[in-house]
Amino acid sequence: MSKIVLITGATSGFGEATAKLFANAGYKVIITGRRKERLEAFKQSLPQCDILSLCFDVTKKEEVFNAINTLPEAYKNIDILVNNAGLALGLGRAPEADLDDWDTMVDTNIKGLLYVTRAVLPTMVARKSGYIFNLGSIAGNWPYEGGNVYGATKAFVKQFSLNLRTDLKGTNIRVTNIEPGFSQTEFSDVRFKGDKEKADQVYKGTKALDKEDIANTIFSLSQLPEHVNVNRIEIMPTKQSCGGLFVERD
Ligand code: NDP
Ligand code: 8X3
Repeated sequence: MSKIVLITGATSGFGEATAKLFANAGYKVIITGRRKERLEAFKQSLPQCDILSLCFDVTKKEEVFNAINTLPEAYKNIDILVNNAGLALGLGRAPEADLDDWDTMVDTNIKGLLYVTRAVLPTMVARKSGYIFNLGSIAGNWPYEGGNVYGATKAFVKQFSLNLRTDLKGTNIRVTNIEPGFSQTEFSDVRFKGDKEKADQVYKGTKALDKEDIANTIFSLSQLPEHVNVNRIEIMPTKQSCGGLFVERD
C-alpha cells in the first residue's frame, strides 16, 4: 500500500518540490496551502499521481482541525508530515520592526505548525508509526541583523522538535528538524512584500540552495531504516558561512 505524505505550504518553494518528489515516487500526497489555484495547478501538472489538495490557512485553528479530521478514509492514516508552511516578514531591527509582522510570523511559524502537528499526531500515535519533518532554519541557530523574531520562531521549532522526540518515546514516531540556509524560493518575495528588486539582491552574485536540495534531503531521510532518527540537520549553501562575533569599539 502506498504511504501517505501531508505537506503544508506546497504551493511554492520547498513544499512544492517535496510534494513533487514524493508524488513521482508513488506516494499518496496531500498538498496544502492558502492559494487554491496553485494547489489545483499542481495537481493537474501530475495527472498520473495520487494527489489530494486541501486549502487551509495554518493560522486558523478550526480550519486546520476541520481539514485534517475530515480527510477521506483513503488519506486518513498519514505516514509522513512535512510541517513546511512558514514565512519571514521584514528585515528591520527590533526597535523599528512592524508588530503585525511579528504577530504573523509567530502565528504561522509557531502556532500554525503546532495546530497541524496536534491534529495529525493522534492517528500516528494510534498506529505507532510516523515521521514528522519540521522546517526550522539556520536562523534558529545563528543570529543575524533583522532576524529577530523570524529566527526566534525557528529556534522554537527546533526545541519543539526535540521535545516531541521525548514525548513520543514508545511510539516509533520519528522527528527531524530540517535547518536550511538561504535558498532561492519565494521566501524573499514574501519577506520584502513583493519588492522584487530587494528580493533579487538576496541571491545576486552567489549560489543559494535550490528548493530541490531540501526536497532531496527530506526524501532521503524518509528512506532511512525505521530504527534511525536524525534529530536535526543543518544545510547551508557552500557559499554561505557564519560571520563570527562582532566587537563594538570607540
Ligand atoms: P515560499 O514562500 O516559497 O513557500 C512558503 C509556503 O508556505 C507557501 O506554499 C505558502 O502557501 C505557505 N504558507 C505561508 N503562510 C501560510 C499560511 N498561513 N497557511 C498555509 N500555508 C502558508 O518559501 P520557502 O519554500 O522558502 O519556505 C518554506 C519553509 O522553509 C518556511 O517555513 C521557511 O521559513 C523555511 N525556510 C526557508 C529558507 C529559505 O531561504 N528559502 C531557509 C530556511 C528555512 P500559500 O501562500 O499558498 O498559503
Ligand atoms: C531562511 C534562511 O538565512 O534567510 O530561513 O534567514 S535566512
